Amino acid sequence: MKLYSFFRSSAAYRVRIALNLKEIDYTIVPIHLSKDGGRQKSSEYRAINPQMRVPALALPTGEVLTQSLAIIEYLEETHPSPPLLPRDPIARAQVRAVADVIACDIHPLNNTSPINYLKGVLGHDQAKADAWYAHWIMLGFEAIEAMIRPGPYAFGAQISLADVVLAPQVFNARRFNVPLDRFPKIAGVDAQCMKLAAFDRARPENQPDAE
Ligand SMILES: N[C@@H](CCC(=O)N[C@@H](CS)C(=O)NCC(=O)O)C(=O)O
Repeated sequence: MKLYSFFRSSAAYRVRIALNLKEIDYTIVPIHLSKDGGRQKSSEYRAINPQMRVPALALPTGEVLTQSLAIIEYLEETHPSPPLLPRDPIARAQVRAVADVIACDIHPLNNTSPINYLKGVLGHDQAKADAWYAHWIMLGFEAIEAMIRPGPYAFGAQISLADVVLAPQVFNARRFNVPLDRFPKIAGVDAQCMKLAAFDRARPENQPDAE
């Protein structure tokens, strides 16, 4: 498999963790999100992912999958071990809910294009963009802090999709100096995840395109 990725992309980071946990071989194809005006906008990459975002996963069959959660669900269905979703339907919904708080409610507001729009088209300075960024992380993390039940991972002793999505968002929060002291459960889960080789290998600084 080929993973179109950018070292700092938290959506690509999610897929890297899932691939590593499931011990699937893959090659990273780096797509730089700012060089040359953003190489995700090149015609070559647009032919791979019409949405012009990373990640995209090219399968040996030639099919290309996009959207990190859709990719991870595909991996879960084709490589069920180790499972990233609990068997119990209620527990599954709770795990997916944490993933959705991040993937649907935090990350889209803090992604490259919306932040560039805030600064470029709407004319806000970096301080306002940083405040916007921190605001949506804090609101989302307040909810997640109440939703998770660490033991030591977000939902007990088994790694789940919630951890796979949470750890990259914690990386983003730290990168933008968002204080995490109000979120001891989140910080604890992240610390536990980072002890695992699958998470460590997926870290931005351990990527071939790291800067
Ligand atoms: N919902 C998408 C988000 C993908 C996404 O927004 N990726 C970012 C990097 S984290 C990106 O490629 N941004 C480029 C841009 O906005 O131009 C997913 O989960 O895959």
